[in-house]
Amino acid sequence: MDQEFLVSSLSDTQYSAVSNFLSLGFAAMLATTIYLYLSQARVLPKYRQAIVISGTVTLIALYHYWRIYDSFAAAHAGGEAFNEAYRYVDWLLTVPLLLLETIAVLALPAANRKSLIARLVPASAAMIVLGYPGEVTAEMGPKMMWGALSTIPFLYILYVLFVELTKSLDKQPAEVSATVKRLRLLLIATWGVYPISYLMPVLGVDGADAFVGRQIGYTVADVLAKCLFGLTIYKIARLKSAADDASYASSEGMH
Ligand code: RET
Repeated sequence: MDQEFLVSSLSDTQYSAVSNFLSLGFAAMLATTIYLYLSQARVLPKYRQAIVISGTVTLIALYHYWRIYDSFAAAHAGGEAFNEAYRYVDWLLTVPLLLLETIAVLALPAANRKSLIARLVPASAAMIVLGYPGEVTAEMGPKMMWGALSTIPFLYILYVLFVELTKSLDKQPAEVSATVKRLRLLLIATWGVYPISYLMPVLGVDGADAFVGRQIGYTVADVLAKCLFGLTIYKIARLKSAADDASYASSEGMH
C-alpha cells in the first residue's frame, strides 16, 4: 500500500503501463514454470532438484502475479488499497529458493553445501523482512532506516556468493565455470534493481510516477531474476550433465 496517492488517480496511460507489465510477468512465470517442470527430466538425476526448485520459484511467482494483478485492478476500479505485501511474501519464499537452486546446481560436497545454506537462507529472509516496513511507509526517515538495515544482509549475501562461488569455480569444467560467472553477473545486475526501485521515492520521483516506476522495475527484475535465472540454471545443469557423462552428451548431441 502506498499512502501518498490512490491507484485510482493514475492516468489511463499509467494504468495500462502497470497493468501490461503485470500481465507480462504473469505470462513469463507461467511459460517458464511449464518449461522447467517438463525439462527437468532431460538432465542427470543429481541436477534435477535444481530445475524443480527453479520451476517452483516461478510457480509461486505466477500465483502472486495473479493476486497482484487483481489487487491492482480492484484498487483502480474501486479505490481500495493496493496490496504491496504480495510482493514481499513472494520474495520471502522465492529469494531463499533462488539461492537453494544456485547451490543445488553446483553439486558441491555436502559440508560445503550445508554451510552455504545455513548462511544464505537466514540472511535472505532478514533482507526481505527488514525491507517491508520501509516499503509501506511514505516517510523518508523510516524508509532510509529500514532500507539501510535490509542492505546489511544484502551485502552479506553478495559477499558469500562471491567468495564461495569463486572457490567452487576452480573445480568446474571451463564451459561450466564461464556460465556460472555469467549467472553471478545476472544475479548481481538483477538483484540490484530492487533497492533502486525501492529508492525511487527517495530519489525525488514521487507519487504516481514513483509508483509506476517501482511496479515496472520490480516486474522486469522479477522476470530476469526468476525466469532468465532459472533458464540459466537449466543450461548449467545440461553442461554439467554432459561433462559428467559422455553418453548423455552424445544422446543430447552436445559433443
Ligand atoms: C529491499 C529493501 C531496500 C534494501 C534492499 C532490498 C533488496 C531486495 C532484493 C530483493 C530481491 C528479490 C528477488 C526476487 C526474485 O525472485 C528489500 C528492496 C537491499 C535484493 C531476487
